[in-house]
Amino acid sequence: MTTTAPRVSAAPAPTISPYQESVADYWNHEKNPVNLRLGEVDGFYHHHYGIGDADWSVLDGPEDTRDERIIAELHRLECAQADFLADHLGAVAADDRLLDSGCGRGGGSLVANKRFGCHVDGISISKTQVAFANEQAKKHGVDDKVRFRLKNMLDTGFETGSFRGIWNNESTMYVDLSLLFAEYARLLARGGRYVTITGCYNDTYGLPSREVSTINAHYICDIHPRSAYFKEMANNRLVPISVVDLTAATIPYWELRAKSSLVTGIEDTFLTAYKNGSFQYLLIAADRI
Ligand code: GPP
Ligand code: MG
Repeated sequence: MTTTAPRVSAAPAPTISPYQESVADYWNHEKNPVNLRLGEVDGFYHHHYGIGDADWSVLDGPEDTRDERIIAELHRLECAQADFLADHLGAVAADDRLLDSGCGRGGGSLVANKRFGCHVDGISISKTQVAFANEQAKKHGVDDKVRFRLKNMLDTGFETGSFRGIWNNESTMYVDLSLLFAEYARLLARGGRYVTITGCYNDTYGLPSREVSTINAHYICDIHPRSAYFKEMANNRLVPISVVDLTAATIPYWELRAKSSLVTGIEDTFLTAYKNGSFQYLLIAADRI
């Protein structure tokens, strides 16, 4: 008697891909002081970089408190970035619902809730990050409105049209943009706002530079070209309303970070990539039509 192998199509699709499993594994084990010690400053734990002019005087003064001063300054620049993103979410009411897609340890969700008093759902494929973020929401006393869940941003399972706004803060480089924006076109209410801050490679440079490839290898990500954002937004009912090149504004953050004791080893690569024109740091905000 012969047996036939089950049809491939009969196998249930995995909730997350093997690639996403490897990314989740990175974040489940990540404990970089540059993220944890900055978060400890005020309980807002971010997983993105900073913008704005740095106060270089933090490098001067007593040696024994130098680290503390640099940490506070790097955190201030990261908080300025989170605020800048929130500035582009538009008018959000207290009963509106926002989605923090790729929420990390939850800092951005807390920023949005503090500003608007709104509901925020944060999602991540890292169970460690989700647990950490829910703990933070409790500590901040906002767990009635801010909730974190283990979910794939490409297939969230949330109800159609249920969000007033969605953002990705440096997390789009982990997913295929055509799949991502199709899901957002479904999730956003008509007139809803999408915002991303992202690192993208510069189409005018050509293909990814050595530095962009090094950044990809460092974080296990796949940095998209700038053009892909606009192409996939246009394909998915997302019409850009603001595009801000933050490349020059993020360089001081990296220069200060490179001088700190918290270096992870990727600092000079970012600086070279930004300075040689192969890589750009952008905010893009779009309306769902
Ligand atoms: C920062 O997270 C963002 C990413 C890892 C995604 C890659 C971003 C690009 C702009 C290419 P983090 O705050 O956890 O990183 P780090 O540990 O280096 O501070
Ligand atoms: Mg960081």
